[in-house]
Parts: sequence; C-alpha cells; structure tokens
Amino acid sequence: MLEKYLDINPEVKAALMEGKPVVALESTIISHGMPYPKNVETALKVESIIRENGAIPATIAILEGKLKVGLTTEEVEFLGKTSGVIKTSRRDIPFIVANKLNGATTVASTMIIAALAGIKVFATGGIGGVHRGAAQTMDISADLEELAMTDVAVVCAGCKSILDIGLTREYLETKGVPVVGFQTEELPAFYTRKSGFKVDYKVDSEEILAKALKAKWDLGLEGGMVVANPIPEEFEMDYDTINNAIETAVKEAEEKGIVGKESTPFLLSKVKEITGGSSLESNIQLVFNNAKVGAKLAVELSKLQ
Ligand code: PSU
Ligand code: MN
Repeated sequence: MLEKYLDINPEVKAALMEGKPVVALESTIISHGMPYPKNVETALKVESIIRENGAIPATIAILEGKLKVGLTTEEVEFLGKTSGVIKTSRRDIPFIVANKLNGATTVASTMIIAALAGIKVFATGGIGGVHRGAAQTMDISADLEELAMTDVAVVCAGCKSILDIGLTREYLETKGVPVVGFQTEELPAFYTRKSGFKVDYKVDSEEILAKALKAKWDLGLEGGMVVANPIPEEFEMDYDTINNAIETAVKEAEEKGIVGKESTPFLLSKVKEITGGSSLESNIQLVFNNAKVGAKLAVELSKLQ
C-alpha cells in the first residue's frame, strides 16, 4: 500500500535494507530557504559531505504527488529554480499527493517521510518553533508536534530568534522532546552560538547520542530529539547585528499582517535582505556542519542495530 505513495531511490533502499547509515535532508531549505543557484550548490555539497562522513544522503520532497526519498541532481535543480513549489508541512501532504503537485518538505513533513522510509537521522539548518507573540497568535510550528511523535533525530543549529526561543524550549519540554547540545551547554540560535538559553543535556560524541536515541526508542519513548549543533565560530554572526535585523523583520511582519505558513518564509527572507550576503554564507556553513554530525550520528546508530 505504501509503495503507491512512497518512492525510495535504489541506492537509499539498498542502504536501508542492509542497515547502512542514511541521513534525511529537507527540501524547503532548497525551495524557500536560499536563493538560486546557492540553494542547489549547497544541497549537492551537503549530500557529498554526508558521503564523505560514511553515510548515504536522502533528500526528501514530493514530486508530482510522489513522496520521494533520495533525489537526482536534476530533481534538486528543479526544486531550486522552479517557483510555485509548495511549502509542505504535515497538514498539506494529503492534498499535494492527491493533486499530484510538487511540494518542498519542512522539518515536520521530512520527518514523516523519513520515518515512513525507515530513516532515523535528519540534518538541516534550523527548526520551526513558537513564534514571538504566540500567546496571542497561536503561531506554533507543526515541527514541534512532529518532534513529539515521530522517531527521527533532527540535527540542526537550534532555531532562529525570529522565534521565541524560551517558549520553544518550554513547548519541547512539555512534549518530552530532549534538546541536546552537541558539545555545548548553551542552545545555539542558528547564526550565533549563544541564545541565552541552556540545553537539557550536553553530549560530546555521536556515540553517546546514538546510545541515547537507541535507549529512547527501545523503551517506547516515541518522538524525536533536537540535536543542537552550534555554527562553527569562524562563521558566527555578530549577535547584535543579527538580532537587530530580526527585530526589524518581526516588526515589519506585524505591520503587514503576515500570518500562517507565510510567516516563517517572510521573516527569513527579510532577515536575509537586511543582512545581505553575510547571513547566507553563515547559513550555508552551519548546514554543512550539521550534515557532518548527522552522518557520524547515523554511522554510530547503524552500529547499534
Ligand atoms: N527556519 C530556518 N530555515 C528554514 C525553515 C525554518 O531557519 O528553512 C523552514 C523549515 O523547513 C521549517 C519550516 O521546518 O521553515 C517551518 O515553517 P513553519 O514555521 O511555517 O512551520
Ligand atoms: Mn506557523
């Protein structure tokens, strides 16, 4: 039945059958997160970093209604330069499939499709979370609910302070999602290594991460884990520069009445516009760094199966 919907490429399928390490990658970052051609270059480079670190990459998207796990270079290129690819979160999947549309997957929907395929590790840039002002707007990303219920570890650089990081932490705590700092006590905030918030656990090796994930899932503690991996120091942005840009972006979104699924893409592109190329370069580098840790984590997990 699942084959009707799910299309896993032969290399990924063989790797999964043999218990080899596989790392899932999202596609919203390609279609909505970065400009062409940097988005395509980055997506392909991320795949090669995963290979260099001993795992098989599986970029995920919905193409003509098929849930694709593992894309060709042409498919990545298509997602990177075609406008009108739909940002697809959990609630969108049925309609993108039924209407045979093209969908770029968010963290939530990438986790869903990865889990359907049997992939346990997913590397990306940043997760969605509780937006500033959520006490009024109720704007809370479906990524957080997915982390609560779907068994996939998400290696990211934390979340951007376009969100309310404190409330995002509280939400994850309520849902029982561990927020782990990879070699850090402090939760990173995407462009910066610091956020002013602590992680639940500092973990220093992929081996311990893998053991914790195995214990979690062996014990039936369903759901994912946030593995927060700080941006390398040399690519970190100035704390005030980035936060001023974010303040401006949040204010403009409020004034323009931007809500719902448009909110995150609007804020991301505004911040990019204000900070120019420097934030894009940081963004690319932190994704590379997450790909490396994701691959090593997948390798360690595969040893424990
Ligand atoms: N945060 C980023 N870059 C991104 C996203 C979030 O720094 O590209 C994307 C991810 O795909 C994430 C989604 O899952 O936005 C969250 O959107 P929303 O807040 O509408 O759930
Ligand atoms: Mn939202």
